[in-house]
Amino acid sequence: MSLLFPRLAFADDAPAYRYGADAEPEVLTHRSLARLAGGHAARCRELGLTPGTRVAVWATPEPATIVALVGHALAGLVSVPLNPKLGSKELAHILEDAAPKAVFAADPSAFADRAAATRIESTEATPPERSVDDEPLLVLYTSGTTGAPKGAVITARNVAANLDGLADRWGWTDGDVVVHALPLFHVHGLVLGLFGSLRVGGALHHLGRFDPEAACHVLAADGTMLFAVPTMLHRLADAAEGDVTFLPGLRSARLLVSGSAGLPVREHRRLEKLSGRGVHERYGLTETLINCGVSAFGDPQPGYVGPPLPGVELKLVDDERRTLDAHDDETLGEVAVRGASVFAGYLNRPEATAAVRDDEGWFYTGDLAARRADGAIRIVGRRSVDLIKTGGYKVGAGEVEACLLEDPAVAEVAVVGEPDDDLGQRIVAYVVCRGDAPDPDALIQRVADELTPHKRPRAVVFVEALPRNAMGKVQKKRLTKRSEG
Ligand code: MCA
Ligand code: AMP
Repeated sequence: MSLLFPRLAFADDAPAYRYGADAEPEVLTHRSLARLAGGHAARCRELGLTPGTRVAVWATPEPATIVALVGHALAGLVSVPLNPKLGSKELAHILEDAAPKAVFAADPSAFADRAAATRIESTEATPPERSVDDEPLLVLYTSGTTGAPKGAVITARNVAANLDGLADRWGWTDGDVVVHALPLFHVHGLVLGLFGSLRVGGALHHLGRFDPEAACHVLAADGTMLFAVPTMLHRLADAAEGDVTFLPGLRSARLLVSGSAGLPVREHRRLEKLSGRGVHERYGLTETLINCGVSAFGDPQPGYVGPPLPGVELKLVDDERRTLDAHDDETLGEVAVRGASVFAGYLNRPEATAAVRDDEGWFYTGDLAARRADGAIRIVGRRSVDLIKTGGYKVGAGEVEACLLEDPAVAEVAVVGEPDDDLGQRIVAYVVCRGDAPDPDALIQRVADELTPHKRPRAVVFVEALPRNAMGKVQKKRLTKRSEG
């Protein structure tokens, strides 16, 4: 059976992970990463953590975190990466739902007020070997339209199959150095950026935090691919326009990749001018990993996310989930996918899993798209207005509404995503007050503190009443129109 990360078994001194944007980044070679991950795996065994056990990791991007994530993967432990900025309520929910047997952190003192954590130590040992099997590798928390986030269980085979499809589509090899500044608690930064680089035997350079200048600097030095969400590319274009110092980096990268949300055609055009080659989009979900991608062997396709990856079956369906056989770039249907990358299900939630995946293995994404004659997919929106994508993060309107309703001054609330040039969508809360209006900043801070800062509304609008239809259902589309004006 093949290995999940083959190069770690034949470890050499080429870089596997570089961290930081300054002149001397911290480096883990394939050999040092393999040995330190082996040491962490041995320590987990000593702590009585047996294969299949869930363990949480505060997912800061420093090298110790990488050691723990890779150590768990090799030892058969299931990592539950935690957003380091998680607020009190959302953290309590994840810890209760995933019930990890241990929580690891590069610096436990940074999280001491929120959850007792064990320090990730630097001890070396021969690493175990992990095959591409059907056992869980990760539990990644993702938002739905209502309720608290659900844990998506992702297996080693899901990850390997998906990464092999991407490597094929992008010509991704051990000569590549991926540059990114993405969080390590979602698919984009963790599965693609880190595990992808390790699976092909290449390297990941994590910048620590996104900075257009640092990104271009590393690309000019030896980075070959940039992975980014549209917000980052928008900020990169803003910084680079009129400043030639950005051009060497933008022009030397062999592939600029955008994903996690749609990149507007306007941004495609700006980046094409700046980089000379443009941006290749790919499209996916936490539950399915990446479904479609534009080939690196051809030109970018502004507005399209490309055809399905090798190994991914894709169909468009109508509201009754009947197949639509259209290839006219016009007929809209919901995207459904099937294949080895589709997750094992939501942790502890068989009904939620059954609602999105049918008996034949088709996963219904909730995304609406059209298909061109050559199979390229154009994503046009989502079925539900209650799923918001802001800065590439998925946020359920329901979880923000439930949080705001806990304020005694809030009688009713409707949370919507409104168009935003930088974030794609900006979260706005429409609030009907009970008595005097509360301080809007306090409402915003409640969400940042209890859920996570990226779920906070960027604006609070007080209204007399929420628009409702004859059945009493809130009509969110009418709210958005009101604020646009
Ligand atoms: C702001 N901050 C606060 C508050 N306000 N902290 C506490 N309380 C507050 N009230 C902090 C923030 O945490 C942040 O810290 C900083 O101040 C700036 O905040 P903000 O403006 O919200 O952040 P931003 O600069 O706008 O972030 C933009 C971003 C970010 C960097 C593009 O949105 C991002 O990293 N997005 C990536 C999302 C992603 O990876 N999605 C993949 C999902 P600090 O700066 O220290 O953080 S996987 C997926 O979608 C599928 C599979 C796919 O296709 O990939
Ligand atoms: P998440 O649950 O955070 O993994 O987000 C998945 C969602 O991100 C998908 O259902 C899409 O709505 C959106 N998405 C990801 N990539 C793209 C893309 N290239 N274009 C449009 N939407 C995208």
